[in-house]
Amino acid sequence: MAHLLSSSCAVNLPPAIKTYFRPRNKHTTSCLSSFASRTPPIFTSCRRTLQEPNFVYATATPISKELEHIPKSGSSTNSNGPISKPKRVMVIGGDGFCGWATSLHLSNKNYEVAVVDSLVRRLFDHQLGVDSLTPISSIQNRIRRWKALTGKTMQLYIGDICDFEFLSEAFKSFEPDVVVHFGEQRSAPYSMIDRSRAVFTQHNNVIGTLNVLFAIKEFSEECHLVKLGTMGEYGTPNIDIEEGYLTITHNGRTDTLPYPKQASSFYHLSKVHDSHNIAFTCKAWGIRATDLNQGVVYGVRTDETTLHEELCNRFDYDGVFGTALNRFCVQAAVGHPLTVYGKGGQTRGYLDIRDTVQCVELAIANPAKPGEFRVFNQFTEQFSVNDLAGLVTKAGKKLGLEVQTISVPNPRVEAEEHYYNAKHTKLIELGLKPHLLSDSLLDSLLNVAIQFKDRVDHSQIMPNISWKKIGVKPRAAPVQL
Ligand code: NAD
Ligand code: USQ
Repeated sequence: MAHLLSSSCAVNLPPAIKTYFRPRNKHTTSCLSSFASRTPPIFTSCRRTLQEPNFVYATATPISKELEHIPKSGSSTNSNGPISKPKRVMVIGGDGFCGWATSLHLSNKNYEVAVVDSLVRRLFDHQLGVDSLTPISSIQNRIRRWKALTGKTMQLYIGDICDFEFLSEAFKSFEPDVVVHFGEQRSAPYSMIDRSRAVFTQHNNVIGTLNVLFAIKEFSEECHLVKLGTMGEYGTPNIDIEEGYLTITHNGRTDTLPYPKQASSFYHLSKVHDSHNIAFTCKAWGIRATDLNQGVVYGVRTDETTLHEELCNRFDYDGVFGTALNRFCVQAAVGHPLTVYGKGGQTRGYLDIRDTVQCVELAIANPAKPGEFRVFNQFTEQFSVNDLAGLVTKAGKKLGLEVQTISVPNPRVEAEEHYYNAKHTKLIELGLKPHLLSDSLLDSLLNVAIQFKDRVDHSQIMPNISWKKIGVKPRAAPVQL
């Protein structure tokens, strides 16, 4: 796809960040040029030209000079003597919605955190002309602000995990005990725009994860992989969904097998491929892994992100990256009818972003055994799209909003009325205390939407990516100027 793109989001280098550059030759490409050859075309006016050779390949050292001497293992003491070594957690995708909240939470809990991110998600936003409802700071400023507020440091590696050389450097430099892997293209609609985005999504996600597996094998065999999967891997079967495995008796013989997968977008399919690759390497190489099959995440605030505006998390509401409940809250706030696709009986597992961070912490604190491929279904409640529209309408009324709902012709191919009963007990058994969807949470989400309603681009609300109309040619349609 090298012909497709000649753009980059130039990474501005604050003086305090040490970076290293790699000369370009035919074998080595920079993080951004690797995206330039992999990301699909831009159709917006923000096209920029790559400036060679002075773009950032990766930041391989701590964010500021005074942090350069952070010891590899915790050597601090308290009045009772030396404290135990904090775990070193590499958060891949740590600049994203789930990853940023998780990085802060783990840092707050005294884990040593390294954020690894290519910033490609910020590039998608530029390409599609979409933006977070909430203003978000650069990752460098986020990390600096966190240090200023708490004294806690995070290391930052900017690069593409599909570039194995970059990933190897990050592994060798940080020596993680745990890798939490959020770093994927995570939008189903994005993966259904056109051929090049479908290919990008599967390449980015499957090869990125494969590289992480090889890096663990090569540099950090004991490392526990905590990988974000998705409930959408299972689809909507007409039987109960188990946590990863199903015991089947067939022709008189019984076995426990991976639960059947019926994903319904090229994105969701990339997660299925990831799960198979991880399961295989656990068996073949003895890797220890936890696949967190997460449901749809809602909310934006966590204890840490609310400490300062520069720590604020992203809040997607557009038709490509926005997810159901968050979208409905923004729609209610700006007087747009709630966009229920089709009949609205589509039922999924949902969870609060505060529970995402809690679940990841629980998975880290209770690691898988060597060779074990563990699967947890990570959600707290099930709702249909109609249920969500009803809840937002009720909560909106209390705030004096007049909320309407429309049925939009479903742009996706999915069951609109179906059985859905998914097990989700394993994280509860480990100690998860769910934040269930309450009136007060809806109230607070609606208030965030109202606070930033002037930032809403109304032209980005309606869905315009059709599962059936996906074509070979790059599509300009998703960009609305
Ligand atoms: P996001 O788009 O906000 O964040 C993903 C981050 O990963 C971005 O910062 C992006 O720049 C980075 N990234 C992508 N490809 C990369 C690469 N090759 N190298 C380095 N960094 C890369 O997404 P999110 O909502 O935070 O989702 C995080 C993970 O959780 C994804 O794997 C997603 O599939 C999973 N998940 C999300 C939800 C949800 O509702 N948001 C639900 C279930 C599962
Ligand atoms: N939907 C509407 N109206 C909208 C938006 C969505 O009716 O305005 C419907 C969709 O058709 C779908 C359901 O709501 O049936 C959920 O859609 P979504 O956009 O909220 O979430 P989805 O595309 O499934 O993807 C999100 C994340 C993805 C994650 C997944 C978890 O973007 O990264 O993997 O949730 S799960 O759904 O369990 O697979």
